[in-house]
Amino acid sequence: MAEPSQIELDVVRRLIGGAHFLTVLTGAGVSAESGIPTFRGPGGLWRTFRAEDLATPEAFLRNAKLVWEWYDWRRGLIAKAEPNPGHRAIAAWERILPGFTLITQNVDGLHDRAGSRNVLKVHGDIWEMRCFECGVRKVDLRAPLPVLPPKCARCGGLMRPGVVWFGESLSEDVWMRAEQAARASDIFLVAGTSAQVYPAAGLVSLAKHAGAVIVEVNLEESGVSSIADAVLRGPAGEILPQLAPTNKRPDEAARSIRP
Ligand code: BV8
Ligand code: ZN
Repeated sequence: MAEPSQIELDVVRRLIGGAHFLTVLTGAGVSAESGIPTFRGPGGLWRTFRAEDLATPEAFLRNAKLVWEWYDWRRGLIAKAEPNPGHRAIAAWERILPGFTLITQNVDGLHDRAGSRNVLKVHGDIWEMRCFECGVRKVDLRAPLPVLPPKCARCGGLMRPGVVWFGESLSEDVWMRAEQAARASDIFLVAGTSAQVYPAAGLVSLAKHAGAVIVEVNLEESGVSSIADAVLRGPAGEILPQLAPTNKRPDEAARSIRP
């Protein structure tokens, strides 16, 4: 896998530095360098488990304890993990750029811990849980949880993880804001996702049809590489920090490439 050239990085850096509205969509690959296994990669989460067995309401009703053991194990991994330079580069863009939206498929909360303020979590949040019976919601950061499956303090009902499972619809409000951002962006950067899961993956073509330039950062080919205008092959934790707008003038930036 050839790492991106300085020219490619500089072109994308300028695109981002000049963006009126940058939207970033991230997937599990952005957390991989924090030590969190991805879903479909080698050694990925779905390798050892089948999504159908665990990330569906039916699976939960069939065996809530097994599903919670999987989520408790993941929460334990995430609790020991730190945000990586890729998360931090994205958080810096939110502070620097005039228009910015971060949409993530990740449920790990590492973007928030890296300093991102407004994170559209289209698949929910592994640190949230809600009661299957009365709907009460809470954030519970304990890892491991003392009792599995956790019970509702209010009604004694079964608590479920605050994530969106397969076959479940996304939160309307979050989804509407994600679509709006995709439509409004002039640059849409998609990083660390295989783009297999819908409707999230559909945001890329939505942005493309609305006129955005699509930039992809991924270790390998994904479901959206064919519609990307620029593909930067490599680890997000190394590439994203290199895309931070430099305070160099374009001619200085050019000299740094061709001294
Ligand atoms: C919906 C939360 C409809 C839980 C997740 C049949 C029945 C039912 C539904 C469907 C069906 N067929 C299709 C569907 C739709 C389904 C779907 O898309 N299925 C896919 C598998 C075909 N979607 C849904 O069910 C969605 N809901 O459609 O509702 C509806 C409508 C109205 C009313 C009712 C219902 C809900 C989908 C949400 C599922 N929840 N997660 C949890 O996390 O436990 S999905 C799960 O996959 C995660 O959220 C994850 O984020 C997401 C996507 O995976 P990726 O993030 O892309 O991760 P992956 O491992 O795949 O790829 C990693 C990438 O990173 C790779 O490309 C790799 O190369 C790269 N990488 C690795 N390391 C690095 C790197 N890149 C850069 N740097 C590195 N270091
Ligand atoms: Zn309850």
